[in-house]
Amino acid sequence: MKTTLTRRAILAATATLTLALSTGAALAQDKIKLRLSSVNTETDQRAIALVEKFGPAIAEFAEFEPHWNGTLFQQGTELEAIASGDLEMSITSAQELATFFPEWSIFTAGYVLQDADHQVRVFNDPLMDPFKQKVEEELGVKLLAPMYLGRRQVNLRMPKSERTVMTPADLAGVNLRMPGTDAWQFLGKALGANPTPMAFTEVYTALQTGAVDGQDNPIPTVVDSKFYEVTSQIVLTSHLVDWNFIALSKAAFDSMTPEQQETLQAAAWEAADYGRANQLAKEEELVSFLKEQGLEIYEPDVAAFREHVQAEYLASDFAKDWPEGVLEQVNALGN
Ligand code: KDO
Repeated sequence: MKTTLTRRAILAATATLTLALSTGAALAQDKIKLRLSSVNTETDQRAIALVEKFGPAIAEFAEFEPHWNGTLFQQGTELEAIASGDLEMSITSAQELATFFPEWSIFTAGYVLQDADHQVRVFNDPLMDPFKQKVEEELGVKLLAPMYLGRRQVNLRMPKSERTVMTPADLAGVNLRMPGTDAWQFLGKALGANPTPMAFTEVYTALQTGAVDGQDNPIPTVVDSKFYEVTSQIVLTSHLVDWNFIALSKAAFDSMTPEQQETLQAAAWEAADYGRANQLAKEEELVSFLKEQGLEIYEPDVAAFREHVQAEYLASDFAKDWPEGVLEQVNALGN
């Protein structure tokens, strides 16, 4: 569902007005409050990085107030909440941005971004300027820094003996939970599965009851959200090097002094870099933990998955929204 431009403009204008009023009051007291809403757990490396690095670094002039596990806003509603002035921050994704701006779907395609460093090089490349500018101007959201969520793997309830997955054909008929946006549903289909849209906070129960056959997330998430308690295998497809962004209300950013903006921007990068390093370490060290919990973890025919997924995207309507030459520029920034 694409949000119309007029609605976006109204949302952004409302945010500016709301924040001007609240900031006026806030300045009268002292600190601007930065509420962040996200559906991940507080043990997630992105949460730890923001609490340990971002919050303290801006504490002189801003109060960082994180809300985890979707307790403030449901998954996928955060950007609109920021645009309407009801929230200041979120950890957003290309998939969420693509619901407002279709060109972002290029970064939701499987097997495009290659690894964490590739994500950083792309985020810092001038090719991203038009993408970021449109989000700022039309949604009133500023993307501060890239967060590394990790390599998404296929995580199934049924044991490997019942369903061994080597190629996309082996996922035929598997009811795979994917997040709710069109881009995520397409990725589930491109993997060969039958995607079911579902909010992140409902996934554990759906796996436990058998409402779905599996889900896809990076290995650290399988541990943080305890999906390993209700699944039996992880197929190392690495089908998406998942890219998140620390998102901030542009109105909140604009209400700060240049020095405060500089401090906040540096704090966002410090948190993003810290979280990325820790998440990369977790992706390695948690494999043995999951095997100790009894999960079977194995490599499929990744080349077969990559070829099938890329062919699906290139033949899809999504590819029509990709600005000319951007995919080549992104690939050129790879290894
Ligand atoms: C998910 O819902 O599977 C997902 O991994 C999608 C991501 O874009 C991101 O929203 C993530 O959930 C949350 O941050 C929870 O880890």
